[in-house]
Parts: sequence; structure tokens; C-alpha cells
Amino acid sequence: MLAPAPPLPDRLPHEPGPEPAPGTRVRRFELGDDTIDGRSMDMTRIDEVVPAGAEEVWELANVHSRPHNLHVHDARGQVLSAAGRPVPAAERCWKDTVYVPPRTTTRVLLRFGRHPDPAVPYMYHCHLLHHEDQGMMGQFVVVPPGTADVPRTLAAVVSGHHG
Ligand SMILES: [Cu+2]
Repeated sequence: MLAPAPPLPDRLPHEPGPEPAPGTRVRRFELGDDTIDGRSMDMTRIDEVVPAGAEEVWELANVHSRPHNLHVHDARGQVLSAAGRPVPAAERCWKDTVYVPPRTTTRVLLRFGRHPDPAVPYMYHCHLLHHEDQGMMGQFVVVPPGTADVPRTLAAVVSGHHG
């Protein structure tokens, strides 16, 4: 037998949308046909290195006539601007994937996970299945903040990708 539901609170919690702090790192990516920055997925290549717990702005420039929908593992994001128009903080929410219409640029504030693992990469990729199947995907490792000289190639293909 189900108990009666408790009354709803008068106000629901709402975390206002974050603004990028001064000096926040900005990375720009060009989304092409089935490529990111003109490249296809290579499981032996580390494309980006991200400090654990970082907040970064990723600028996603769709330079193609295809729509794309970027998904970044180990991160959640809020869209700061879409097609050149700012999104007010009150209208933002945390997202898993970010839609980037053809020939537009979307800026997203990403908040990454806190646990470093320099050995096993995470992925970022277009979530349109056909595009990701064509290799529209890159890899990044999450490192302890302040880490320098991270190898950009994996000697052997690792078996345990973060999913
Ligand atoms: Cu796509």
C-alpha cells in the first residue's frame, strides 16, 4: 500500500547558471562533415588534456551544413551562447549533449569530473549515430591540476575506455 505523497515544497532549489571566471580556458573545435578539427577518431591519439575538476569554455564552431550534437564524457555543460546570441543564466540548465546547428557557433561552459586518470581517455563525440560511426570523435585525458608533459599518444590501444 502506498503512503500519501508529502506536500510539495513552495520553492524548488535552483542553482543559477555559472559565468566563466576570468582566465577560464577556452578551447575551440571545428565541427566539419564527419570530423572534429578536420580529424577522425584515432584510438592511439590524445587530442586534449583537461585538469581534473576544471571549468572550461568549449567553443563549438559548426562549419558544415550538417547539424551536430556534441557529447562530452565526464562533463556536464551549460550553453552560454548559441548562434552568437547569449543565453541568460536563468534560462540555462545542465546538459549532456549540446546541439550545434549548421554554420553556427555554440559556446558551452563545461564542468569536468574531479577524478584524474591520465592513463585512460574519455571521449567527446557527435551524438548523431551516423556521424560518430564515421569517426566524429576525439579523446581527452583528465590529469591532476598542474600536470605537464602528458604523452599525446597511447603506445597500445587500451582495452578499458571510459564509457
Ligand atoms: Cu554530427
